[in-house]
Amino acid sequence: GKKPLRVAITGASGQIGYQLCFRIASGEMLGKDQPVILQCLELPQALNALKGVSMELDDCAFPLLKGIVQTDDPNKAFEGADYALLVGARPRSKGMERGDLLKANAEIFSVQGKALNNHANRDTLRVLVVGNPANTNALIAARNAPNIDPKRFSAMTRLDHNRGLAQLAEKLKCSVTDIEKFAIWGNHSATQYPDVTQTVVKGKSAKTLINDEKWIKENFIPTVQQRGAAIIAARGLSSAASAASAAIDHMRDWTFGTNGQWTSMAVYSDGSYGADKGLYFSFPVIVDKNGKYEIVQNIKLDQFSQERFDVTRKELLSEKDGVASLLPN
Ligand code: NAX
Repeated sequence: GKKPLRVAITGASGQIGYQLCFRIASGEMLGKDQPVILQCLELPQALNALKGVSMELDDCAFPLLKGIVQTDDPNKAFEGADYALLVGARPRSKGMERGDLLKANAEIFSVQGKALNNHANRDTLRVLVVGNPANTNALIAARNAPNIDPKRFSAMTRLDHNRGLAQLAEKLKCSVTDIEKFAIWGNHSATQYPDVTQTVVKGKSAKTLINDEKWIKENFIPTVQQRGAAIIAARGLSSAASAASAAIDHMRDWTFGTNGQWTSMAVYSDGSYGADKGLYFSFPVIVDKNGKYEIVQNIKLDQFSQERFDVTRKELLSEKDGVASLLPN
């Protein structure tokens, strides 16, 4: 059989981690023929909860699960890692300023970036940052891993992408699989730009089919941008199963390809579309069957799209400024 792949998960006993571990161990991310070793990182105070997660994983008797590492040491968690899902992050507490939140997370992600640099499998590694502020945390981790190609780091906007697909499918009474060329641009935050200007449904322009600019601008875009808050209002807890599902989609597609279809990933910007080089910026991407992604080129941004693009780009630049003192060189 195949050699097991090592999958590191941080915040493994949290809401999202509790979903992820089981889905990865059952083969939903890397395939039903791919053995895995889960390497779980938690804070010291959550190691007991992690023990419980590990016991439950045992109790599933997953044929593909070849080992579980439980640790509070990033160096151990990332040892030989082929995949790293960085989910654990410092949540905003009452009265905490945005700048303090950025800095607390910058601290966590610089430590983890260094640990990845020194211990992960640099030739195969794929990193997905889920913990917020995800794009800027990805920037910090990557900049602290000078020996790893920055293209091996990414941040998650797939949940936003999937939320957009669901809203469009509902509006157009079609299946999510009928929708092509939809994308999220920019930051995983309320400034993200869910873009339907290129979107095609069964060969027809989605904009033409919707035929309602007002719905796109005043309903669709804000619904996708504010969906996280709407879930909290309804559930009393933030999105967890849907976030884990999006993380699985992101890593699976980054591994096996998107069959020529667009998806959204926040990746290392090469300057495409004027997104400042080095930012982790969500673009429409296509992944080939060897797991190599390309940012989709030559999309014409109309004036409205360009305005939205600039808003989210400026937010990412200001987040970067907020942690500048913590970025090496
Ligand atoms: P939880 O608070 O349930 O779980 C987080 C877990 O991470 C906890 O068990 C905690 O002990 C652990 N942790 C914290 N700091 C750590 C560190 N330095 N090393 C290892 N473990 C650490 O949060 P959950 O609901 O699972 O959300 C996790 C993160 O995902 C949050 O930052 C959240 O904002 C972010 N999200 C990002 C999304 C995205 O689309 N990019 C969507 C969902 C989610 O809101």
